[in-house]
Amino acid sequence: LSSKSKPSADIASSIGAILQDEGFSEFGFAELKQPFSIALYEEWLEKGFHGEMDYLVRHLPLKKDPQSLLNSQNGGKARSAIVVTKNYVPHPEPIENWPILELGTIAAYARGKDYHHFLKASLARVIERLQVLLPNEVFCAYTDSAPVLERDLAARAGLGWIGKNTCVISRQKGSLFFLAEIYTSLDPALLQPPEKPGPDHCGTCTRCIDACPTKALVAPRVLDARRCISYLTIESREIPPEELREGIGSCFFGCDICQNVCPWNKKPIATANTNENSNLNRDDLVNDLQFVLRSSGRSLEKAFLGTPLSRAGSFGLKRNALVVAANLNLTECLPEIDALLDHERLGELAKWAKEKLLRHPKTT
Ligand code: B12
Ligand code: SF4
Ligand code: SF4
Repeated sequence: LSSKSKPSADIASSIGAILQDEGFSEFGFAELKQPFSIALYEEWLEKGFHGEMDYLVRHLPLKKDPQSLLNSQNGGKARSAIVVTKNYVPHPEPIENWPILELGTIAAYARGKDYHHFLKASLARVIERLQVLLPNEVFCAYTDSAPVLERDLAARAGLGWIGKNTCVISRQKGSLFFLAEIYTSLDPALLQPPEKPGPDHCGTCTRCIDACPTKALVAPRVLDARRCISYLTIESREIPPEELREGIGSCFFGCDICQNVCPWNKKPIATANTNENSNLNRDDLVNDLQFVLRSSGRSLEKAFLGTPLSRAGSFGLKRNALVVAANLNLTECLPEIDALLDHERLGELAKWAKEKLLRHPKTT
């Protein structure tokens, strides 16, 4: 049956059944229009809050005019989006027997296989089935890296509100989930999307803003990425400014602090029974950081292949290890730090780490 000969409620529920069957229990539909918050996005870029992430500037025209994205790629005109969430606590594709992922110093989303691969693969299966159901329509899946303002789109699709920590939060699921979407030529009237985003449930709470160790949440719903630990440990290709290094604390890759303190995540974290707040095992941590500090680029690439950690590259991982070793007083790492003192790009940070370790004697 073509979309024209099927009643809209049928189409929406048939799509829903396919999504559920492929493991997407939370989804919503949205009309593709200029995002509600595009002016906020432009203001954010003008203030330079994106730091080195120049691709966010290049994405502006396509984010502003979402219908043109599919058009620019395969000639189909997108009018609607099917937006899905995928919880990452517990991680849907964990990696067994990988000690570095047990440490609590790695953001929850990264403690498993790279979601860009497995989410796209699941959505490709969804699209195959949608294409059989609706052969005259066009579908294309995206997650994270495409020029899509995903949080705005998710709010538009009724999946949650934008919290003061800038994350999309659902009353039932909290915020510890990925977002992904299928752009489609389907007429939005057939999907009956909500008319406006749902209500905000942050109220007078400011826990996320107060808990951020580097004061990156400069106002409710405004994040200066240049101060955010997630940016400093994943996206940035630079050495973090000295005044932010201590705030990075034990975060080796990414940061969940503003989400872990959020009352809306209390239940999902408790239900998943994760080791979110467990104490770090010092010996394991020392071993892992020593491994990162002394390994060649090629060995690190091999060790983290297929995981989000590969995004930081050998330079980024060693940089992060230096900061964490210094912040946690891991004097056992001094020989590896010494070996990096003459490194062209890491030398200054290695010197800082060494001086900090020698100032603070080992405490445990
Ligand atoms: C760049 C980027 C980052 C940057 C900047 C983040 C930021 N807050 O701006 C850095 C590297 C810091 C980062 C960190 C993280 N990220 Co990130 N990131 C992105 C990316 C690629 C683009 C986001 C962007 O354009 N930022 C610029 C700001 C201005 O836009 P925005 O965050 O979308 O915010 C908009 C809304 O908040 C909106 N808004 C504000 N008020 C209101 C009110 C209403 C009513 C509406 C509708 C909208 C609205 O205005 C903003 C501008 O449009 C998206 C994927 C994508 N394609 O969208 C993932 C994405 C946002 N990241 C994600 C995740 C998981 C993370 C981390 C948790 C990873 C980690 N553990 O380290 C942290 C969380 C840090 C945080 N508090 O945001 C998820 C978020 C899922 C969710 N539940 O919200 C996304 C969607 C990736 C995905 N596909 O799953 N990220
Ligand atoms: S992710 Fe960490 S550093 Fe970034 S805003 Fe949240 S608490 Fe602050
Ligand atoms: S911690 Fe409080 S203010 Fe921050 S996102 Fe959660 S509910 Fe909103």
